[in-house]
Amino acid sequence: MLRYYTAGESHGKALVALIDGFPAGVPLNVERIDAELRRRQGGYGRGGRQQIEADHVEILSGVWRGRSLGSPIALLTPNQDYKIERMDDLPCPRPGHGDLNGSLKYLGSIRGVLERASARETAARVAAGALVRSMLDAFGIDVFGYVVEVGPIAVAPRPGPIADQRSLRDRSVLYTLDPDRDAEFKQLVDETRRQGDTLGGVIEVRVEGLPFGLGSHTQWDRKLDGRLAQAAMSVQAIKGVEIGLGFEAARRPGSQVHDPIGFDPAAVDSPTLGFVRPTNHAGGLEAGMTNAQPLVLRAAMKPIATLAQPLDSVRLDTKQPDKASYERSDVCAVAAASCVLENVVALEIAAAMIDKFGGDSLTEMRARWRLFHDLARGKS
Ligand code: EPS
Repeated sequence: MLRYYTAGESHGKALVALIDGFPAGVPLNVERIDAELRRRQGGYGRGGRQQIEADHVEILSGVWRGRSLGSPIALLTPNQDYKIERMDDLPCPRPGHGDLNGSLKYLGSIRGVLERASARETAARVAAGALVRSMLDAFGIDVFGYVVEVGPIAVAPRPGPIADQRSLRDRSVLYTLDPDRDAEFKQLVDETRRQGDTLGGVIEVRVEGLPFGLGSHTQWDRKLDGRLAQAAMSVQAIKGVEIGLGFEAARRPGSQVHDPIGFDPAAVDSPTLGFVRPTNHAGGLEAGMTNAQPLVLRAAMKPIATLAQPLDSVRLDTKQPDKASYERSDVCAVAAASCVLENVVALEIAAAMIDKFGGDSLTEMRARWRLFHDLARGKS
């Protein structure tokens, strides 16, 4: 069973990720993890913090001579902006952040909540996700996240191979699939910044190369759609998640929702086993299990809660009305969130792969992968 946890405050010494249950024999390299950390720091509309940090991971355990050992892996990402001991508390809780409910819940300070509620924590999750993707590579599974909406502007997702789309995304300042529209997005972010406001957006994550049968229909907590929704909703500022047609499926009759099933003998050796679906409204999941079609998940991110033109709030000491406290923040972090979503989805897919194909070693997993496909094709 793959499990992971993170620790660390936004302005504490470091962020830590602990990954347990990862198979032995997976080739790993720090550069790949660092590249994802760099991508998480990017995107137009970020705040001053990203000029201070140059996130870099150190692997503390669980790896020997470039390969995983099967033992717990600890990843350390130091904070350059380590200053928590010198920082003051905030007097007025920010609407939309955890300041009010968190400080009351823990009978403590706003600082004590915001330091851990901050999206800085996602650096540790991205490091963990980037690590497990080396295992997914060995099975030809590719996870790809990009921005489809920022505030009122939308970029239609386009069909096509992930490799081509990745190069488009990596050219776009907001990680959309249409870098030619960057100027439009930059103008929107700049105007929002001038107004002291913030912007949210919608992110899409697609996973290709999946086999049949990750997740299970047999118990609520083994359903992969449920696990993905929990992983995505737990990312800071995410307020909605849908899979495939999502909410649109509720508005259509069944005949325009469900994906017919066909068979193409030429595709029998692929992970689809030859079963073809002319549409993918299910987004790759039926009854909580993968159906060998691309998995498509969308997440809605609310605008960042820290506003340069703050909303009304109340001082926690006097209970008198005041404006919410302001601390340096981002105007738009949807691009960064697309990187985070991509990596938390990768973690859930890796966990489901380990559940299905065993987690001691990559060699055993690959043998079981081949055996499963032979059995499902009726060859063994
Ligand atoms: C973030 C780091 C934080 C914030 C932001 C995301 O750094 P600082 O507070 O030092 O500016 O910029 O966090 C929030 C949006 C938040 O609400 O706390 C990061 O590395 O992603």
